[in-house]
Amino acid sequence: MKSLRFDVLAAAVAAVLAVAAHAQDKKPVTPAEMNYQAGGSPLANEPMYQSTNPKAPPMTQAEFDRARQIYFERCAGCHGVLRKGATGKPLTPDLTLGKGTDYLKVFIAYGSAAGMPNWLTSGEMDEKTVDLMARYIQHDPPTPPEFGLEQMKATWKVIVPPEQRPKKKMNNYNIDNIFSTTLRDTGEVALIDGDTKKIINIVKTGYAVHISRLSASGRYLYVIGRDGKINMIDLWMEKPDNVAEVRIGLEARSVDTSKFKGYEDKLAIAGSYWPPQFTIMKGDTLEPLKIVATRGMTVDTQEYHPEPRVASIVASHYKPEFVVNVKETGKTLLVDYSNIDALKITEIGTARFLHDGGFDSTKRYFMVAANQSNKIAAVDMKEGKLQALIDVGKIPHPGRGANFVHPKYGPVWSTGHLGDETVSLIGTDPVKNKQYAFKEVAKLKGQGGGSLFLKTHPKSQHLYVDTPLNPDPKISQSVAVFDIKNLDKGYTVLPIAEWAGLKDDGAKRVVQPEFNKAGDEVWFAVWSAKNKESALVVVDDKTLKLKAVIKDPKLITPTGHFNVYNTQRDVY
Ligand code: DHE
Repeated sequence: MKSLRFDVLAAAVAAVLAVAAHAQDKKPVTPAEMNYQAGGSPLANEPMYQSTNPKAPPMTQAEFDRARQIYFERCAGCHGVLRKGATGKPLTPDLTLGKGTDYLKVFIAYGSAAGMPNWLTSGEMDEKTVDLMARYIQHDPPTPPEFGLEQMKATWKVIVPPEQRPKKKMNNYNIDNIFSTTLRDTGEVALIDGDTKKIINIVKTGYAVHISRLSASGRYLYVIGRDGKINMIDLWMEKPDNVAEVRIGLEARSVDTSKFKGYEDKLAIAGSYWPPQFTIMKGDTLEPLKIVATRGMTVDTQEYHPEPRVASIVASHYKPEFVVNVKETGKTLLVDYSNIDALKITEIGTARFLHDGGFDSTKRYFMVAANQSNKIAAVDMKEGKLQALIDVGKIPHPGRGANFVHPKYGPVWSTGHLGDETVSLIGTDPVKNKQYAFKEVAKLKGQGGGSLFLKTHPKSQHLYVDTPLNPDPKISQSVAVFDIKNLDKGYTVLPIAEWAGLKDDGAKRVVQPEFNKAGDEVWFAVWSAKNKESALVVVDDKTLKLKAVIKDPKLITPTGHFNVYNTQRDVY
């Protein structure tokens, strides 16, 4: 009887949703997009207190634990750890209890026009799991533990103390041209010699390792895992390897180091998703020094948010400042690190929900994507203020963006989009090209939505745009290349995955263009599933022809790759 009622209600609501989706012309979330936003959270394994809300439908301890696990694996990325909402709607009991189990089941099963995935009809969940989740979200959200100095210190290891490290470079590698490649699913990075294309070392890092950044001198490489573990690799060692590690939280995405003159290699910083905070550390040992919470009020409605996650972090070249972007509150913090005992923070209201970004070519302006607001915020590093909020396409996702000189508009910074096929060009020169500065001056039409990263180089005439999350394999397995001098001509498609010549079928997503130091070749990861062959493909930038394919059984799930020289100096 219950199941029948659910079916009838489901059909009715699904019909309404379908009409609404059509009316709003919103595409359903693709599985790739869903997996991107809702990538598993390491919090799934943390012990948490189970609340028993008497008004919520009953659950056994075993059911609650199973639902909590699923929630952190599939839902927390969009709805938040405490279910206060982020890119997904809030799911706190004050809202869910009134809706009731049957209503919630329909949304979980069939999704919504606003982007909620259709978990049942996509085959990701069965009816029992849908029912379990509908009951779970009516209970109070369990809170993961905090992570303060004591917990950090307990994880802190100096593997090779600074005094025992080499006094000079002990290897013959051209360090400037080393690439650090994320091996996502094995929790490792591959250090690859950009000159010989040979693997130098595979270094164990945190869980679902995410990004690499360089110290100002280029000697130390910092890698952060999604579990908040930072590894510090010394590139001067005969075989570059870990010299220190620490966990700065239970879940994290970003790390960087002090770059201002006089502070080179002195400090490191990392932001965490949980607990919502950032941590400043000693640059040569990763000793945690100062933890700052990001909990606070949102930029627009000025409501308290209990879990504003730290998204991208960069180090200013203008002042001794870190730029910390807080996702849910929509605030960009300029953290003056010249005296961390009397920390000065300039809080700039930008827009929700901040994600990734990079500098313009002069490094005076930091351009950050507020991806659910469809805006780019330009922050002036010199004046410490918001320069402009610029409307762009749907869900901008620049990585660090790409800078080049447009034949008509002068210097521009560009971003691709997850939600549409456009590439937005934004003028960044308020002196000689004032009329174009901080405006979207042009939109290029790329291959399709699902773009994550784009890249060029001061020596290149090409702009490369990836589309790894596009549902069409032809598009996700290739890149579009624009000729910067002839942008009206459209783009050329490079079949990168095909060039890789991989033996297995599967996703083979082509992700993140990255130049070598000389700016004459560009590297791409061909990202296959964990049990399938992956590769790195190197393209000659002048001829747009295949230059090399790097394959090795140890190159498992390569995604991001970071050239030492370009990352150290913010060349993109
Ligand atoms: Fe990333 C950068 C967060 C999924 C590859 N990613 C970033 C940054 C943030 C972020 C906040 C900016 C860091 C900085 O500059 O300090 N990423 C998230 C997520 O929250 C998200 C959506 C879901 C998740 O569960 O983590 C997510 N990211 C992914 C992926 O699935 C990607 C494609 C593959 C992977 O390795 O996990 C991925 N993210 C990257 C890369 C960068 C990045 C390669 C750095 C780009 C650059 O050019 O600097």
